Amino acid sequence: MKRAGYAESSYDFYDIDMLYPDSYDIGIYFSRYRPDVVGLSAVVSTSYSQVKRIASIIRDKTPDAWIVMGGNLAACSEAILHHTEVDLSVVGDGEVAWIDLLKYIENNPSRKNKNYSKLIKINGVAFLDENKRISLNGFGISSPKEQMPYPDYDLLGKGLKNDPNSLSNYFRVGLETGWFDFDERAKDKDRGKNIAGIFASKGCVAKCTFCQRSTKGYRTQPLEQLEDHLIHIRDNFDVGFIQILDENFGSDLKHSYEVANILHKADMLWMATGVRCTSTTEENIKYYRDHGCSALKYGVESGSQKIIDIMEKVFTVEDVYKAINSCTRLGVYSPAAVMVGMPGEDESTAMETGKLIGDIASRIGVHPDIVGYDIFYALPLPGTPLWEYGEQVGVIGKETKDVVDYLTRIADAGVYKRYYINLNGAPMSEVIFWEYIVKLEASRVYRNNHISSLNDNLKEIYINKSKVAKVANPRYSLRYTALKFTKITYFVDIYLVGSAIVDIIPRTVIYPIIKYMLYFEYIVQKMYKSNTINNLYTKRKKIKRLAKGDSLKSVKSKKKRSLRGIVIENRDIPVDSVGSIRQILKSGL
Ligand code: B12
Ligand code: SF4
Repeated sequence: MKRAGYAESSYDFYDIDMLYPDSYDIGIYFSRYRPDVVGLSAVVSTSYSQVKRIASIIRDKTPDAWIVMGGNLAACSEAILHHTEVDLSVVGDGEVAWIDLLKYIENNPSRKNKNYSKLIKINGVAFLDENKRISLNGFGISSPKEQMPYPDYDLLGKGLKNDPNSLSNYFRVGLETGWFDFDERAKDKDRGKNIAGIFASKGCVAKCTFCQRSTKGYRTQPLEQLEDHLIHIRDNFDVGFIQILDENFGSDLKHSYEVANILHKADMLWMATGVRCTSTTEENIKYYRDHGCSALKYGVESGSQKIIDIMEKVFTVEDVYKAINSCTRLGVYSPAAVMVGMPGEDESTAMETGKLIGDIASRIGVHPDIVGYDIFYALPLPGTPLWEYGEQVGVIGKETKDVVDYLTRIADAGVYKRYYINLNGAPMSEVIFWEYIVKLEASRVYRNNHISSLNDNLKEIYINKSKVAKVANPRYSLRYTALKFTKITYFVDIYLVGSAIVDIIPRTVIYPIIKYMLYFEYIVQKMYKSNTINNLYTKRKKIKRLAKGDSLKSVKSKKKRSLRGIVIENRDIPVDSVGSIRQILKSGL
């Protein structure tokens, strides 16, 4: 807004995300400030309930204010516009659309009397027309690359109202994040203690079928201001660590090297948490390490090529091995996170994922439990082929009230097992077991591999770190507080996963025993009312399984092996403009 010429006194920022005010305080703020236009940012699609609640408070306190919502949740604009107090939503990039909207509102101040022919000229703005039908003129236009900003902590500070000290909440202590434990440089006496986030690029070169794409292509951030920004946060906020928040760091090699050079020059240690394994060679990783990089987190997702193709990751399992083993060799921390539960997942594909984890641990030279890894369950978010597949198999309804129902179910949810919505069709006994197949298989593969560590130094660090963690909390990394009755899970985690005895018992004997122990627990868990708020325990529609076993292998076309291809084949042709807009929102960019 500053760039567009708006005086600072004409706008305010209220950081609800950071302050966590209750509904009463939010009401007080809006009664006092009385804005004409409010912009709500729904960056994650899991924010429906918050958007609904906050928009209704704003409507109550300032009935004439325009409420505009942007962010990934805008993929469900039709439902938002019909079922919340939001007047307009911005789909895709927002910087240009927001300024265009403000200009429109200056000339057409009444929200009750919209000038539809003017509104439709603004790209990316969704609204309900005079017949209460959704209107949208494509996705928001991206702002020019040279205008991509760095975080403005003065503005962020303004958002903290009576609590300016909580600006420190923007900066966690770097060493407490766990990302820098493997890098001796993290302990340098002169290093600032805090970590801050920066973006070095926007967008992605890929379009994975579970990932919402609402910005076109891949753009790198201009770097002229980066050094000054780093010096500013180093000197003013004691920052010595940087997290690169990109979805996809490293796809433009020249640019990424420049970023590394600047970070290094400012004496920052850094890590990037969104990297494609095809974006880095061993030489690149070495360069990054020598220029302050401590950790790179790749989107690994699966050890099964079938699932990787369904996800349309556009890489091979071999690429994953290469990238992570290079990190191991070079001492760059690269924790693995995998995802189970996509359509097409079955026990054999989950087993392949377990093998991947076991192999990675073997190359480090310590047991997978010591290496640590995350297992997520796929969550269908709007604007993805996974969501559209959910619609096609009838788990997600097509009408706005069904969408609201669904958004409420995933409100505040994460990619964790208890939130899983079964689009796969597998029986629940199998669904809950996938996580354990990965764990059991990882351990078994590790024990059967007789290969040496790629980096003894890293191996030692892992061992020492796990000793410290175990002393601090013997049940470390295991959390059982979210659900009632987790005794069997606890038993399996503590006594069976990783047990040398379990690892030598034939799979055909031990796996069914563990599977049905866990299934028994699941049935008991379902009896607790408090558990049933989680999707995993709600009643589900029976659906057919997609491509069990190897049946997709015979499909020659890569596109048709991807969930996108499958979804496109089953798509209905839209019959009217509402149908076309729904399709645009579902397909993303
Ligand atoms: C910060 C972040 C978080 C923070 C969110 C903090 C917050 N409350 O805002 C935290 C850590 C909490 C988080 C959590 C999750 N996240 Co997150 N996160 C991000 C991250 C790294 C940056 C988002 C950001 O701040 N962007 C900066 C803004 C300015 O840019 P933008 O998001 O592109 O917004 C543009 C438009 O959307 C629009 N816009 C946005 N707001 C507004 C408002 C108005 C008024 C207007 C007009 C326009 C507008 O204009 C912006 C500029 O063009 C992105 C990855 C990335 N690099 O984008 C993932 C990302 C948003 N997260 C993602 C995911 C999957 C998750 C989780 C579900 C993962 C999990 N572990 O379970 C959880 C959600 C958990 C939950 N319970 O809700 C996905 C998106 C998923 C989705 N569609 O919801 C992303 C894209 C990463 C990815 N590729 O997978 N995340
Ligand atoms: S999951 Fe990662 S690699 Fe795939 S499209 Fe999303 S950001 Fe890109």
